[in-house]
Amino acid sequence: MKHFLPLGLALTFCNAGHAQREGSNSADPAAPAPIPYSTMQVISADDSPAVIAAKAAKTLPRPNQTAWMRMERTFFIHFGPNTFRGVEWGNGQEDPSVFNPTALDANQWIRTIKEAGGKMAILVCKHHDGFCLWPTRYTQHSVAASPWRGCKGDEVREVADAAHKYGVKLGVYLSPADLYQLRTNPKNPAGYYGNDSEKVRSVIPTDPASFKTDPSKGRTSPRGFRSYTYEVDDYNRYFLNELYELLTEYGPINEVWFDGANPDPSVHETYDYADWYDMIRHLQPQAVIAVKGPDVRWVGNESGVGRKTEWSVIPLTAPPADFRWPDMTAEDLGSRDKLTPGSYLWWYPAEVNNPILRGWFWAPGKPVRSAEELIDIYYQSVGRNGNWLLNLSPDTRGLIPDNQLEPLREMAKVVQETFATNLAAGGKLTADSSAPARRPSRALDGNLDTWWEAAAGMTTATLTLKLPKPVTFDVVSLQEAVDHRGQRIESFDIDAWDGAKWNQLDAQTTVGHKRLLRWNTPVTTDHLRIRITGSRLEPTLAEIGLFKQAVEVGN
Ligand code: FUL
Repeated sequence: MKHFLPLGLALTFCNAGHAQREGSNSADPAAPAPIPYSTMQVISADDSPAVIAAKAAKTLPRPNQTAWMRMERTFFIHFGPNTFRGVEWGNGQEDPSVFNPTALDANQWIRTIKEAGGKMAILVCKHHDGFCLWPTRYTQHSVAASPWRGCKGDEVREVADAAHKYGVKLGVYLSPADLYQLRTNPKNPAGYYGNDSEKVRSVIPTDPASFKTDPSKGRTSPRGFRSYTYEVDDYNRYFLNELYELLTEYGPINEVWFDGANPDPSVHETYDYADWYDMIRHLQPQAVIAVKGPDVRWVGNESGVGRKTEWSVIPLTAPPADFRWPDMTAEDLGSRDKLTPGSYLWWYPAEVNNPILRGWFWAPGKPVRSAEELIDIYYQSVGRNGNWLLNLSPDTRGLIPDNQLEPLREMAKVVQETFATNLAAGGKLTADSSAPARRPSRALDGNLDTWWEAAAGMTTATLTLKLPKPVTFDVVSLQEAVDHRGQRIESFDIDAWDGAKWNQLDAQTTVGHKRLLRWNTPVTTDHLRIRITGSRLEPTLAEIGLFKQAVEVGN
């Protein structure tokens, strides 16, 4: 089982069917073959700079990533034994009785997320301490041993039910590091983590009674799901069974988050990532696998700041099926200089995860980010070609406290009001060149699946927006047709006409799924110009917007 490609990856190496091919040059037998669109491209030693740029431009997102990028604003919930102990990392020796919220209300959590514009909630189901927030069949160290709800609680169920009720998607965080299962944990001498057990044929889901004695014995799968067989050791079998429960018993899952941190690296365990990914692809093919996985990249910091130059096409040093997804923190990950021979080009968009508190878990007195900071983070994440994953921290009652709710509501209100009216609507957009059937008006139709594209062979362009009357704005939004044409724009300027001359408002680099530019001083004009000064291939724009920032109540 171990040596075949995860289903989703194997499928996605093909040329992408939904992209339109470039014009055929079959009339000229000496001309190089056109580069097809694909979800993976390999740079060869003899590729010219132009071919390398074209390959990067023609590397497309996979369908699960398209759905994910369009969510833009998502939320994390960190809540567990750490909340009750006032720590960020537990030690795996906690008594389950420590987890005992007095008023847990998952509806409050999800309603808060919904009202804050969140499209998905990613729940920490097991943090590094190993305590499971659902009554798993595979360890006693779970909510089933906690006095909460008389040992009958299931936090994952309550959150999943609330998410379905409010139409918010669900993601799961399952920590690969597990201090409770650590073989050196005095509280659990039979721990599986790093116990040097043999890899044996294991049916997932495994019959819990035969977990150690005969793992080839499965238990009945829930309706609509089947079982899978892998050669794995005790800990990987344990982990796969937990994952299986989460992916088969709580409805659709849209993101699986694998953290790379390990509070106790003194005990070694090898994670069979290929098997984990394979099972996720089969059970929940629409889910993206984040961080220690192939679909979503950690932006590289936890302070809510995406790069000003943020490429979603990343050159990998090995084929995706063999790549280990290390943390990528360098300033430049994907510019032309990085696209070297032997690289595997792969759509790997950034996720900007950051906590609303100074830390992931609630503890008394932790400072909270202000609405102003949250608004800045919105522009630095969603506005820089990334998704924002903002963490909320319920307190020991099991409720998100007011001091988190207030700045969150304020941020959501300001963002909602700012983007409620596109001041570019009603304007006329022209371009100095356009591909057939890719008229500029397509960048003003509110549809990300239609776009303007420069004429064949052009890598620069000037678009001019004429408005029926002057508008006052301080935010410009640009979106490329990344899902159909990849990420192409390398540099652009924005100019406003003052009645006598063009004045440059800004000059930036990448656009991607979304780029927001904002200024402290609003601009009033009836003529705006977007000059695309560099692009890997014919530039595209799927949407353009002009907005006026709403004012915070506190200002
Ligand atoms: C980190 C973890 O160690 C933190 O506790 C938190 O879960 C964060 C999202 O990822 O690596």
